[in-house]
Amino acid sequence: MPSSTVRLAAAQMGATHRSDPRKKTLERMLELLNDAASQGAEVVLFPEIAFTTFFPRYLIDDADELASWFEHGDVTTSGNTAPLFDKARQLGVDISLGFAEAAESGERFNSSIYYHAKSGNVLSKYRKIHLPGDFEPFDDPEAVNQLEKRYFKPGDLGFQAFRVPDLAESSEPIMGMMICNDRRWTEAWRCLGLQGVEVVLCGYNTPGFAPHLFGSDKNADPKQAEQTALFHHKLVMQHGSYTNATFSVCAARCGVDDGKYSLIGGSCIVGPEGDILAEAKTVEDEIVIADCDLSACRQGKTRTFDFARHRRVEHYSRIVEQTGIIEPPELSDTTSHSPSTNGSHPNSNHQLPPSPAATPPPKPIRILLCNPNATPSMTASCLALTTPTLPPDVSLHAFTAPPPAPTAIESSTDNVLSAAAAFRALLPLQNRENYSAVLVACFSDHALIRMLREELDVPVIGIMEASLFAARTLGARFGIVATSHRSAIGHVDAVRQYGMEAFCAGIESCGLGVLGLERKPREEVLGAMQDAARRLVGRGAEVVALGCAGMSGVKGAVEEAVGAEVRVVDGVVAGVQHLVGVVRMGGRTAKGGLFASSAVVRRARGQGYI
Ligand code: CDT
Repeated sequence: MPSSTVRLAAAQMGATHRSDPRKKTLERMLELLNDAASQGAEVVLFPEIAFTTFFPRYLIDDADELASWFEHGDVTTSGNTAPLFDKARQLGVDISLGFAEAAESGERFNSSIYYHAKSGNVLSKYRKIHLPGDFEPFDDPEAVNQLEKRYFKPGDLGFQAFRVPDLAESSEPIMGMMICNDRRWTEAWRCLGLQGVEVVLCGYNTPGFAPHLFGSDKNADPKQAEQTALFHHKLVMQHGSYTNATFSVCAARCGVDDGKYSLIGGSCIVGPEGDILAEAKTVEDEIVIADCDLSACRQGKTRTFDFARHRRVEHYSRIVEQTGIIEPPELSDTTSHSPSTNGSHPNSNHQLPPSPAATPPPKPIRILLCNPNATPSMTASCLALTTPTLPPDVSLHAFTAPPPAPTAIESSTDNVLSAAAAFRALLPLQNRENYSAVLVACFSDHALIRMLREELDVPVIGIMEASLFAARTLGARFGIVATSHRSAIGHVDAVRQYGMEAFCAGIESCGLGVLGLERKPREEVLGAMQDAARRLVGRGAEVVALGCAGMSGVKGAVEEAVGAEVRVVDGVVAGVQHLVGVVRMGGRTAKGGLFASSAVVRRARGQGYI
């Protein structure tokens, strides 16, 4: 019977100091690879940022010095790193490792790759998604910093599983990578689990004692703190492996760097039942190795964690729509105001000091971002671009119109069909969730806006109207970059409808359809947008409104094209901020006129409503 067993190894690396020459570190890696190969390893995992010390702990202002910590060009062939890949090919042993990547685009990532020795190909690249720590260092000079948010962009390649040839005889194992902090996020494991992953590879640099970073007790015993860090590390590796029925291999950069920065060891190989199969005994260079029979993943994948049978995704929407915590509403205003119950109610986590003068925390504002077309990727990108602009008490929740809504709104027919589909799904949702306000993310005088204003009393606005308010606030004349020629004509009518005609310097189409913005090469989209924006400025626009929810991501490029004197307005951000202001004012939709509910009259006519 063909074997499904693969011999996997973690190459743990001990202290690597700031002053260590790269050559010395590379030689250690070569020695580890030789050692693993001599023990029959088929795959060897090296740690996160393996070629140097963990430089994100230092504040590095000098651009040349910073550049020297990164790998430039093809890591498999460039002088500093090629010998490791040459050795892997010579030994026929696959390697996976982490490194600081200076991409050709000029962007910098904390990355890892899987290198297939027999073909000499990089089978997969991963860029770290969860960047821990801070942008600015702590004020306390004794604190251990982790400035990953300063030096790296969050990864843009997702959690992509991949198949590896030439390993187990009976199959091509499915592997996936994550890097250090990612292992603490259940979401990262599940994304790989949902692709049937059988081996998760994860390199890490985890401080043993860093109370500022972890928010823990600064007076704690460093040895005890290290034990806790080790416990959390194993906890997440074992939990992630078990709940996704996968093997995992993790490799530490550990020991004491520069004589003062301790990093935990604990490199290990975990089985799909969550059991540790092999584990490092030191905090030095060491190979951890185990035979992993991939067929052992079947038990979990087909029974307890048979995702297809047991997962209930209809109840998981919070996981992708919400980033921060939204607590349930306080049971009553009186209890939340009462100093004696502050922070002590079972439903409350607020730890306010018990002062009679304390003002109650503001009620969280929950805004529904409604995309009336049926393209979820567009909703997701609006959500991702807008979430970082939110005040702490505001959360944004995404809704995408269900089919038969059209996938783009480019005509009156699309407008009406999308409004009907979205409206039917939205009313029960709003009944359940009671959002504070609704933003309709279609740049038009969309029918859904008026429909919702009729049936809801929370504030509702569309991104076009919100853009025009913002544009009029910021300049005397505005212009709009439209998608297609037809949309541009529609915008002329809508601007008139909104009473803003006198302030409009012009509307220019960028010649791309709504889906073209998503699907055409980025360069082409940016170029077309920039040209249209420049034409508007030529026609006297002081503010340029981006005329489609799908344009949110190009704001920076348009700003670059129009120069520092011209403002660019993204309707989704403008709409959210506008609604936040109106909600804070206690604003409700007026019901005495056009926006009175039409449901009552319909019922009087004996007609079912929707
Ligand atoms: N390298 C890395 O991601 N380290 C982090 C440090 C803790 S951040 C609170 C980790 O998760 O281990």
